[in-house]
Amino acid sequence: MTVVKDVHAREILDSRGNPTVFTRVELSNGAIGTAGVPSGASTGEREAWELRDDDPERMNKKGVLKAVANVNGTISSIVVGMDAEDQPGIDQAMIDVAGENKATLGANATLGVSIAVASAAASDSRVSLYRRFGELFGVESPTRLPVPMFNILNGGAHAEDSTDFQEFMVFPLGVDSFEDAMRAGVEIYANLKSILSATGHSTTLGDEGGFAPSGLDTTTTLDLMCKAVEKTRWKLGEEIFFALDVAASELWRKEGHYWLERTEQKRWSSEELVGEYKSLIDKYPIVSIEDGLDENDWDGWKLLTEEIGERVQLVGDDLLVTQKAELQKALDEKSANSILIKLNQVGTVTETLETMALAHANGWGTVVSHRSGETEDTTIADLAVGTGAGQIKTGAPARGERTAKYNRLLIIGDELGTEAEFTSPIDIK
Ligand code: 2PG
Ligand code: MG
Repeated sequence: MTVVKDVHAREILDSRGNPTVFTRVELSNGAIGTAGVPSGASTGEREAWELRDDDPERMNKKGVLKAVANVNGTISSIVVGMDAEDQPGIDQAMIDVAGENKATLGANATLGVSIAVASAAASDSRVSLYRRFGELFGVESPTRLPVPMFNILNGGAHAEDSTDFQEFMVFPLGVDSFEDAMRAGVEIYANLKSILSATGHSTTLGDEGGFAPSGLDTTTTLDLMCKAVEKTRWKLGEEIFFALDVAASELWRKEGHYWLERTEQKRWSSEELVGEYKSLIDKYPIVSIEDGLDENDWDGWKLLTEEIGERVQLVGDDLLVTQKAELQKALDEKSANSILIKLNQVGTVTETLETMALAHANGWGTVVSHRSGETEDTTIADLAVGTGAGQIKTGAPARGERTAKYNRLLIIGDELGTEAEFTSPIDIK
């Protein structure tokens, strides 16, 4: 049996220049696994707790030295000596002491250890991490590469003064291979840049590598995206589709309405927003809408799902926070039909896989996702392949912390060779 010999964390920086946790796990035979923990900006209320120092004298209150100390102290003393193959056992031992929603230890402390253990176990068995995830998920030989959602225009909490909706994504569902998907993403991204320039808009980038011009409303943005696709060889509505992440929890006001502050200054009810989505999907090839409504607007979600759930993928992110209990509630209430998967919303690999298994068992789609604050860590690429999730969103095809994941998928594609599968997770009607 190979046991965990050493667990060590330190503070590093994420892509926004905020501190985050880096963790290294070494096994008794010398195998090593590492992890860099990501961090969100538009976080869901029910996410597992990200522990920050809150010290006004240091790192703008965002230091993670407490989380680091929890890894090097409490967690290390529990995990050292445990069987590295026993991922569920190690995760459970951390969950047992992590407190309600991991608020005592911090999900940033537990997640780093959890991923680093999986990665060390993979290295111990001399297999790629996606194969280890496959083993843990019950997929004997994972071969499915995910279709990427490229976030080419950033708004909301990821870009000051850009669109009200947070993410405008290109979703190349109808191309033949992951390589072609990358090529399409790159070509469309470059075209959008020239179109924005030519029309007098800024081409500065937001947190996820997409452009972040000011003053664009939803339909103008989508029109520009259509033009960017039309300048390529790829066919809009056959090969290339669009996906949105509205991140509507950020638009919800406690007075009881949605407020699109930057461009459409007016109060929207849930019904009106649902109506807006209906007209958008009639006009544009939008096949997926994430967080179309607020995380507590369960009645709205039900209506949204009744009205357009047959036609588009409705992805719950803030609504479901990668947690089984929330997913079960949505299944019972028939709200949403797909789930976003972010490891740090729940805080361990095992719990993430359990949520994905529940989604798959109910025929729901799963979209593996980055956070807006990322590191060079590429675990999510392996997670998407290992579980056969079929979809991944990890930003624009630009900026190192985003391309690291796409590049990893290209490399996994080489490893899979002719075994690699690339199929649409969504019925294109
Ligand atoms: C989202 C994510 C990632 P954040 O809302 O889906 O795109 O953003 O990490 O800021 O929550
Ligand atoms: Mg989201």
